[in-house]
Amino acid sequence: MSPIQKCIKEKNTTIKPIWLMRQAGRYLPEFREIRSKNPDFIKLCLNESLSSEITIQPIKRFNFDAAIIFSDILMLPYGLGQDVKFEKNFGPKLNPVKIEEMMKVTEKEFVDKLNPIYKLINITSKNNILHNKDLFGFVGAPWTILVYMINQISPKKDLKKDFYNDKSLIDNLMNLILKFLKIHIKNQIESGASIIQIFDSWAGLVEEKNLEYFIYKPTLELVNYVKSLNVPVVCFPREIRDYKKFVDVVKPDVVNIDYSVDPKSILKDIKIPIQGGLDPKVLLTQKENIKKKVEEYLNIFKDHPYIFNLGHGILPDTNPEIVNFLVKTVRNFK
Ligand code: 1CP
Repeated sequence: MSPIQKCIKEKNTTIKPIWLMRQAGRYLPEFREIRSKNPDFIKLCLNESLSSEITIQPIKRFNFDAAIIFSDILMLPYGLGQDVKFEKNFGPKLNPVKIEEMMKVTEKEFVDKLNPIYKLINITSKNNILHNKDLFGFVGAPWTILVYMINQISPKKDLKKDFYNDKSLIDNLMNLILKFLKIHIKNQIESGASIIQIFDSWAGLVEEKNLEYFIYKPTLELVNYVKSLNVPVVCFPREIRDYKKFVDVVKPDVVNIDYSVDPKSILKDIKIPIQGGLDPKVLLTQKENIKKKVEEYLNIFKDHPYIFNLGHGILPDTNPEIVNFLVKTVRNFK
């Protein structure tokens, strides 16, 4: 059994596996090299031989315990026919939702469009470099996907003023998103993903009174669906105010915490395996400080099943040499 599976299924506390969110990405020169020759990000995601190569780049360099497929949560709206573009220094731009057309998309049309992602998983999962390691498939949570589809750009600053205006559009979209997220998850697992992570990057934007509708209910349904396919599921409800309530209601196999969460208090509240937490900005500081901050997490979670990771994606300015140092620090900790 892989270290991550031991941690999750056997509640092993002696192994502290490590991988990093956004480990396949812009801080790696070998990624930037491929990226510079492939200006269309969606096309790159749909090139199974290049996306497989990018997926294993960080494993070659750092021998992490898991790879995460090089893809994007916005491949879901793309698969539903909503065009997505990524602009340099701006982020994603989506076309307006055409709900009537979208409701006519069939499972076959969707799967055909995203088929290179499933091929990428198939190729990568057979690569010997992943022996005794996991391959993460992933999706965006229904809420976060809804946010991008309606907002059409990142909600970094705020949601559009009229975001909540069209109730029937929201209802229809939530149902559609949930249906196709399940299809996307099923195909990833059948192609060889050994674990699924659900990224709810904008969970922190939901008001208390809306949590049931936008977060708890749909995420619980997805989590139960992944469990029914016998693969563990990690949830990352970033900046949700009450992680304990989330875990009690949604019951993922693992919860990833963000860096605003106090690790000591979460340890008291949460019984399931925990992943992540370290502020990615720590990796931009000196080695002594990094060691200190990393060991804080490892000490707090000494007797708890814990997968080392960050509290958000690794920053593009991170020095790969420092990532080596981070991995050594985690592996050498006693
Ligand atoms: O080179 C580039 O310009 C592309 C940058 C990039 C990369 C490397 C984007 C555009 N997506 C990705 C890959 C990606 N995205 C992965 C796989 C690689 C890995 O983790 O190693 C994953 C898991 C994601 C997930 C993702 N995409 C999330 C959830 C996690 C998070 O960061 O909160 C979100 C919100 C997205 C949308 C997205 N895609 C890309 C960007 C720049 C964004 C964020 C836009 C925003 O700020 O709103």
